[in-house]
Amino acid sequence: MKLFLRRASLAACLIMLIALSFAVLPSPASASDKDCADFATQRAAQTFFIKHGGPRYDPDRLDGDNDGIACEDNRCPCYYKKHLPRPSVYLVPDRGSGLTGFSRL
Ligand SMILES: [Ca+2]
Repeated sequence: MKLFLRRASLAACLIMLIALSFAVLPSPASASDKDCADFATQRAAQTFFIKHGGPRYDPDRLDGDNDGIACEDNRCPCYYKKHLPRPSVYLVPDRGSGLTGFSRL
């Protein structure tokens, strides 16, 4: 009987410790939650939004009206597309090296 009580007491302490850790420590989701005020511009918010699954997935609720555009009230520069811009490479004639060809800007 004593052994049973000791184990029950230990289990109760463990449960309380686990419950306390959830109550005291912030969850990872809430610690990384972003709001529109966290972004200096709408473009920054839209870029973050797209990189984190928007417009299909919006865990930070940056697109309250579900139109695919995050934080419309933030100041511009703005970016209203629903995909990230393609990285652009501009090729210009290479005149400085004496070699024929193109170089990147
Ligand atoms: Ca929106």
